[in-house]
Amino acid sequence: MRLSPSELILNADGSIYHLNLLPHDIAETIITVGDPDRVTEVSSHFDSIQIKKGKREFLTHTGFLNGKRISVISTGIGTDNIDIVLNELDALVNIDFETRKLKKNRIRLKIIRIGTSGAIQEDIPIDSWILTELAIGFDGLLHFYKNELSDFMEMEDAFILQTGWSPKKSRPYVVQFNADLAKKFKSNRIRFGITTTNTGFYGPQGRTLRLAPSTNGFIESISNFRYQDRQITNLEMETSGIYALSKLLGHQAVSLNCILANRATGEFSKNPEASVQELITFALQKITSD
Ligand code: R1P
Repeated sequence: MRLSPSELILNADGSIYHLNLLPHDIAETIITVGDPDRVTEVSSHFDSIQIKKGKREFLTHTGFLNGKRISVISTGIGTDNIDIVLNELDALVNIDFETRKLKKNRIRLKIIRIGTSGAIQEDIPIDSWILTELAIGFDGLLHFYKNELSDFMEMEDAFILQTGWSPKKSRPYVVQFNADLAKKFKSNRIRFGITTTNTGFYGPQGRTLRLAPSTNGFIESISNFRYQDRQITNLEMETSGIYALSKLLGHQAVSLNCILANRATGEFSKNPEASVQELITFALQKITSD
């Protein structure tokens, strides 16, 4: 099937609509970060940079580190942006922009998120790192795609029951990391965890500035959730979307989270920039270690 100009939107130079990239602009190993400034922090470690392109919040640098070609791209905040980034990255490698048809041989990208996050358990130290083994999405993105991702339905039901999740909100969905890619990041610095992804930073994560959230004790209720002796470790805003769309599109994904806040103790990192820098250095060393 030939994709029409309204479905596969290309710019005048043939680049994909939002990311502003041509197919050869990206590597098969892709680091995603939320903040466009973090793209420069990551690529400052590269031995050489070939491509620097951007549009809106989506900035991409592609270069080489220790002989490995790597792209780093900023997604901005939220799974609404993840929908754009994952679909357009996939289109760049798996759709022929000339014929507007799917290519016969599929490319499988390796996607590594280097993000920041808040812990919800008291024993998780500030500036520590969590690799998301399971993501629980409150964002609903997965529900817009035809899917048979039902491996964790029992856990989803247990979550709804234990937390009294309101049926007015979308059904939480659980998706897993890519275990093969995750092996690369094993280290005594890394804790494997369960991450929840939500649609906002304030009300959706139980923060009250002036507006009261619809549910009292949200953080406490999700931190008390237990499934097969496991508990939720942290909150952020992209991982469930990255895992869900990577799984549906056949890409491999892992999410690394630098814990800057602890919602149970009320603490925040004293040096968030240094903390994120350390995670970037660790991730790049692991990515280039084959
Ligand atoms: C909120 O401040 C943002 O920070 C976290 C959240 O997921 C959200 O995107 O991640 P990044 O630092 O990667 O953006």
